[in-house]
Amino acid sequence: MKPSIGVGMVGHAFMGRVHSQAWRSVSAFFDLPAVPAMAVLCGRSPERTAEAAARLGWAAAETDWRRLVERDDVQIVDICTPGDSHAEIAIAALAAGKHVLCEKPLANTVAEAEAMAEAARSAAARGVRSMVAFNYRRVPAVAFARRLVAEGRLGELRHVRAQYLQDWIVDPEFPLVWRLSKDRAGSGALGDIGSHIVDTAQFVTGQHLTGVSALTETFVKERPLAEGAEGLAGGSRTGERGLVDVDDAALFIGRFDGGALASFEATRFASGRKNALRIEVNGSKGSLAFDFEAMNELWFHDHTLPDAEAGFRRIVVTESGHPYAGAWWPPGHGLGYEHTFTHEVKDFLEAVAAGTDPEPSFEDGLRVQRVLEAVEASAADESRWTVVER
Ligand code: 4PW
Repeated sequence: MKPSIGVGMVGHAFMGRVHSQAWRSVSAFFDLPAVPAMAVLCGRSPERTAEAAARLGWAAAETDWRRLVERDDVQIVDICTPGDSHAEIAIAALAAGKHVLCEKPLANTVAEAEAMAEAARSAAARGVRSMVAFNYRRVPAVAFARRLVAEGRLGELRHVRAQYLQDWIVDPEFPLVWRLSKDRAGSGALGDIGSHIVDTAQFVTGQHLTGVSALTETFVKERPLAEGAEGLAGGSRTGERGLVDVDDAALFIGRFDGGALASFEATRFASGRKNALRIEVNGSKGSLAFDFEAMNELWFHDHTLPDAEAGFRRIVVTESGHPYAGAWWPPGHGLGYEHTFTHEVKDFLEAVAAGTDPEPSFEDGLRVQRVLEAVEASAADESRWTVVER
């Protein structure tokens, strides 16, 4: 019998649902050193939390995260709340000796992220692990792209072109949900989806951004207020309106420490694009391109081939030799969004059992936060190149 490890999760909306799915299924598909026990789910309303716990597979429900963090049957705390509560919960959980998996972006400000990274460093010295949940690293095609770059198949990297395009708030009457409020989310498209492409680009290239120059815009400055919003859906209108104080779109160029030039675009106003996280990398020996809307595919161009034979070729990333894919279905039977979270908790559980630090660490999350801050500083003064603090 394998040992079990207790998990307590805070939050049961969109991210809580997809994390629950991951905790529920991971040990059925991966041979893990310890099996997660879904001990307790925490939310604010007793009725809704009890209902969600029963539906999502949690053994108990709590309404105070402080009690969850202190429970003896919890060894891992999984934080699926908006960014305004990440720092407080994560720091308390690490102090209580619990391993922490925290949703992205790590925090709403650099100061909070610094405090979290510091708490994670001192916890790691006591054998307590932490990780930030940038799930797109765990798309098999993205992990395979990183492998190709690391093996030198692209040669010297010259360009990185990253986009995250959505369209769920194009309608000006779409309500002012928490993702559109600075108090709760820290920023708009920049932190919510721009953070993903910064992490993905740094992960695939193995390089870090040293400076940026940015533009941001809020196209719709006022929206109806609503209650009971869930995920990217709107909830029911209260009849009042409120000001949007975050960006709807963020565009920036950047320079990587390995010499590549980069462009980034994060927007919720790309009508027709639903969840198009895209990255293209061009190197001296070849290029690769990925679009999450076709997440089982990676396009690869080998520039060392004769011109007559070269050109972008579609690799279906479902072979047993591809990262993560062998645990699932026969070749060609693709994976979906939820599998990226299963891979995330699998990697986290393995690191906890091995006593190693999982990636991306809180330090990695802090680096992303510094990029977001540099983007905001640059956008506030459009003539400015802004160095990313190290
Ligand atoms: O993390 C991101 C979210 O906050 C997601 O991957 C997509 O964009 C879906 O919802 C938002």
